[in-house]
Amino acid sequence: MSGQASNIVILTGAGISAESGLGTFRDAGGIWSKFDPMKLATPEGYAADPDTVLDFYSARRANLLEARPNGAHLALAQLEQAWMQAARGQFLLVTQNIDDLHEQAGSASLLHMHGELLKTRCTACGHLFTDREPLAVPRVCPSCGQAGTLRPHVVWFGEMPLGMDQIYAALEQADLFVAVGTSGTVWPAAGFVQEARAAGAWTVELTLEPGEVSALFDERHYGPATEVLPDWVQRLTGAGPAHA
Ligand code: BV8
Repeated sequence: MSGQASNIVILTGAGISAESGLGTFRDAGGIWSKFDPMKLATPEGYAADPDTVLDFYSARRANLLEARPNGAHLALAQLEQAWMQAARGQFLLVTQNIDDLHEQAGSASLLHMHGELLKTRCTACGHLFTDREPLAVPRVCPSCGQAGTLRPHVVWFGEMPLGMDQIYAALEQADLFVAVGTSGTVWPAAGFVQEARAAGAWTVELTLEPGEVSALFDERHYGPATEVLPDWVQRLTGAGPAHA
């Protein structure tokens, strides 16, 4: 089925960046096993203790500056180029990740639904800018000059994810939906497979182990993303059926 697909939507999660050295959230030893997401990834947590929240994101920002894309990120960038060159149809890569490894790998049709770690936003004037520096409460906004108003441009729990209209519009047109390296725990992203199925799309899960919505996928391949994703892309774009 997916061999004839024309409109493709891909959703990635923390698992695609695991082999680049960036932590996942819910695997053994994951980020949320060391840090409390309710204290560090909510507007309430930021309001209650901005220093601790900004230190948490500053540490992840510094870690990200050392990270490089892996073979899975590159495979998705190559798939996008092949799709565009063949004019096969629409291509949208939606990521839950706040790293910039998809950009580094060359992906262009990319939507960060949970924001971007290398961007900072001013809560006073809304100024949004690329920022590789540590975040700290005394830093002043380069636009309005106020201090204590800068936060990471990431979507916290309880906040509206970004680009939802564009995502749902793409899912309605999708013939193929592929989820890579996500546990299917966080909503509304976890519900995208249901939207794709309702649109009649073939759905594929590529991850290390079954997630919370795995039963909803037509096709599943388990293993490290740097192995299962290039293999699946080759079968989709090269010789041979895209699914066994
Ligand atoms: C919202 C940014 C209102 C910050 C993050 C029902 C409907 C709507 C909302 C909810 C709902 N039920 C509950 C909610 C509330 C909440 C939610 O989902 N809670 C969960 C925990 C129950 N959702 C929200 O608050 C969202 N906002 O709902 O607004 C609304 C309602 C409807 C419609 C619109 C709006 C906002 C959620 C965003 C929170 N921000 N991150 C930061 O990063 O610090 S969440 C965080 O989790 C990351 O973004 C992460 O990407 C994301 C999802 O996790 P995964 O990417 O899946 O990572 P995880 O560790 O869980 O899994 C890793 C996977 O990789 C595993 O499967 C593993 O097997 C695999 N893996 C590991 N190694 C490899 C690998 N795979 C391949 N290769 C490997 N080597």
